[in-house]
Amino acid sequence: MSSEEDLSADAPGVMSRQATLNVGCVGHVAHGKSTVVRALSGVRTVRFRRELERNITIKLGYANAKIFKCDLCPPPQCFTSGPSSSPSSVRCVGGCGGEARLVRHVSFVDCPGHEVLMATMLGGAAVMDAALLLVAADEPCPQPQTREHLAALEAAGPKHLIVLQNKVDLVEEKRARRHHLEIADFVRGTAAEGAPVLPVSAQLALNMDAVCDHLARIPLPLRDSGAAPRLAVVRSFDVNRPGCAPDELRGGVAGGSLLRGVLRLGQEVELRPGLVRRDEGGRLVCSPLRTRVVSLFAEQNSLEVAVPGGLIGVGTLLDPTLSRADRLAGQVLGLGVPAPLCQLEVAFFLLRRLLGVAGKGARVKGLAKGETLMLNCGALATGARVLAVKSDMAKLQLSQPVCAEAGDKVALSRRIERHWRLVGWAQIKRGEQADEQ
Ligand SMILES: Nc1nc2c(ncn2[C@@H]2O[C@H](COP(=O)(O)OP(=O)(O)OP(=O)(O)O)[C@@H](O)[C@H]2O)c(=O)[nH]1
Ligand SMILES: [Mg+2]
Ligand SMILES: [Zn+2]
Repeated sequence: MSSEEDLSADAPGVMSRQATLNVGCVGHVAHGKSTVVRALSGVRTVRFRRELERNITIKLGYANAKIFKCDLCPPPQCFTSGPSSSPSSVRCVGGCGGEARLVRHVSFVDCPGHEVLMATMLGGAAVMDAALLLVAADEPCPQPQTREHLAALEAAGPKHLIVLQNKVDLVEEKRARRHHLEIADFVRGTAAEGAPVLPVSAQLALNMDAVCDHLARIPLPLRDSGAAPRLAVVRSFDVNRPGCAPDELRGGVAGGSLLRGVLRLGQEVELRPGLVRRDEGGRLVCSPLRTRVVSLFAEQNSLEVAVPGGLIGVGTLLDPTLSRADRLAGQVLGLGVPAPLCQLEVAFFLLRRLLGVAGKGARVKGLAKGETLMLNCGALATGARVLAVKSDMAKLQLSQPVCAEAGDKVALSRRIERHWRLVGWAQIKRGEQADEQ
């Protein structure tokens, strides 16, 4: 690209190659999150053997989709979607015989709905700009993770929400209407109040054009692309086949979403906290890693420049054993990454009752000195021991350092009956830096 390149998120040259909006799929187990992603993107996100056997999502799933609009047909028929590999214009399905052009390129973050996988969902929430909240019409609304996922989105910061009333093919119209009212009751007073509620059947791909219409209308978040790049790493890989020749060995790959700035091929970057160890005294010591961007990928497309939004893969010169099996998840890649913190002072807010359990959840008890919570900050999940509490302020000792700044929001979960349950959220007021070497 030239020096006068247009790197805005809706520039055709950018949008044709990479997604610029991250859309989460959240909601209760088996309400149809993976099915709707498949209907919109053509990608089956359920891929691991254990997932296929049990027919549930276990890890976060990722898929990109392009959304197209025809200028001749009326909405919503003028909208259609296809996989990320689609060209920049496709045949209109609205019946005009004309063409539909690319208007949006989104990355879906397909979350697991099972209650024991709440921590996974919280990690995904960090990179979502918007979310589809799936609510199955053949069950009363809300189910426990319908509530808990919505609260987790609220904890992770503002998201643009669209509610999908799914599986309408399974219920009579009368029941669907009553269920629609249940949804309206449920969202009142939440972040989803006022969000569109679209009846769909993901399985039969019914009303997907209306979903595309709403996805295309989500305002692209304002991101500072002139700022130093900052990428939240949500997964990482070793892309080498076992036994490959040493001279063919490729460096570690970090997958995630640019929160701000642009990343370019050849650029030098840092990864923080980097390597983390404990010294003899038990203190956390971090060694930031420095490397170079040697490849940039948005699904199959190789990029020279990546802009914020959408999930990208960043090839580096790091030792691939460092990036194997998501080992870099929770790290931040970029320039001028905030220093790793090992102790946080936070202002916290606790839910009144547990949301993620059936019925009227038990009251959430106050934070107790000495207890260990799970803290999700960005894509990082870490243990956090409560050192002190005073009214709504707490001091937390982290078991993993987090690169964050004052003002950042974190989610707090507590282990209840062997599962992590969301109990509240907090804002970082101050942090103590971990040692760096
Ligand atoms: N009849 C009908 N079945 C559906 C619909 N959407 C999904 N299903 C079925 O519901 C089951 C669960 O669908 P998934 O898409 O895997 O649900 P999920 O929300 O991703 O589940 P988890 O990720 O495990 O929480 C599957 O058997 C789907 O075929 C729908 O619109 N109508
Ligand atoms: Mg799923
Ligand atoms: Zn048309």
